[in-house]
Amino acid sequence: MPKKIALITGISGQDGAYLAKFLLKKNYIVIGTDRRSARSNNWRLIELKIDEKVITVDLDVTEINNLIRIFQKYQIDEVYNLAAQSFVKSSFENPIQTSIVNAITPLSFLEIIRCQKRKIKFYQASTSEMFGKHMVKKQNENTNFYPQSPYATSKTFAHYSIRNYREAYKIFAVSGILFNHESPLRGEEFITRKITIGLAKIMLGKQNKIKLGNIYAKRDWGFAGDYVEAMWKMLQTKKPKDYVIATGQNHSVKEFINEATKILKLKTIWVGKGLNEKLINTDNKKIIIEIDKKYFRPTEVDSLKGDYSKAKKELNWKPKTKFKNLVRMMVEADLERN
Ligand code: NAP
Ligand code: F7E
Repeated sequence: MPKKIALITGISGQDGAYLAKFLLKKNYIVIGTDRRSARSNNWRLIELKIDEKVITVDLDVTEINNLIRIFQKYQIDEVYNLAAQSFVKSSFENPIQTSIVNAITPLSFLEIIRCQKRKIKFYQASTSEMFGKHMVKKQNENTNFYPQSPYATSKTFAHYSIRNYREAYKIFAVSGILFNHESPLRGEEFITRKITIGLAKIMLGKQNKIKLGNIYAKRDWGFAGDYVEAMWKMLQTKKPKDYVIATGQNHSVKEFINEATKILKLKTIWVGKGLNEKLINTDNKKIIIEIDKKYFRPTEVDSLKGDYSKAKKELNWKPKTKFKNLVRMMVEADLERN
């Protein structure tokens, strides 16, 4: 049997790196798109020791001609479209660029795949952010979308495009509606990593404090390494369908901080309210965390909690990593790195 060929867009990102490692283990040839110009090296692929095992193609995914050329050059079996402007806060400042990458690029892929003779399977990275201001305790595949940011609206456009092309042209295209997933490879701008890297640096005397926004937001946080397996499973089914991938538990940002300080054995106390709320180190009376208006969003998603029962039943997938282990993994990795 010839090896299957997978194309991963956004291979330099958190999920791209874990998915590449997973697919290499499954004996795939892995091709990844990477716009090298933005960075000096591919630190995540290096950290996972797979930088020399994947083929990288240097391109911006918004250049449709470059995408067409990849399909001319390689006999691709599966596309995992992970490239995105993925930071919700930035999407308020750059809504148009966010939409070009997150909404138009998936549509370009669908158009290219529609014109290929070869059957190509397509995975789209949808997101729990599409549920936004929902009205239910747990969100599943049937929950209405109510996006709260340009990031979420762009992803919702892509999500509906996938469904439309699946129904109109019988393309094997699926959307994984993934809830927040984190890891030691998470970008430093996201809250979990901002906390773990910040606390590690404070412990080592390299940073004074961390400034945060809404610490009462709740998220369903899983481990990225578990979630990439679900992406692959979605492309191995008989019928293309969309799936929610989550842990079914959620925690506030404040709870994440409390768990991280516990692991670090930092003695702390919360004082004050609202913008004056602070976390104090009770040993040296120094402020570890304070609130800064700058990190609040024009519209917030207050709480997300996913119901992954369809994935459990049909994909035989469930999360393996518990919240406490996830926080520990991230804290320990950041202590070691710094
Ligand atoms: P990430 O770490 O931010 O990675 C995003 C990737 O997209 C990076 O490799 C980035 O390249 C690339 N990219 C952005 N714009 C590009 C462009 N114009 N051309 C080429 N590449 C471009 O995100 P992630 O956490 O791995 O998430 C992967 C996907 O899942 C994203 O689509 C995200 O929206 C979605 N998602 C993530 C989560 C989560 O909790 N992590 C949950 C649901 C859905 P650079 O390194 O050059 O910037
Ligand atoms: O924020 C609050 C913030 O930026 C989580 C992306 O992967 O998951 C991610 O989107 C929460 C929000 O992730 C700060 O307001 C408070 O309520 O880590 P985040 P996100 O916005 O949930 C979804 C599923 C995706 O699809 C996205 O691509 O934390 N928060 N203070 C803060 N967040 C940040 N980043 N920084 C703060 O200082």
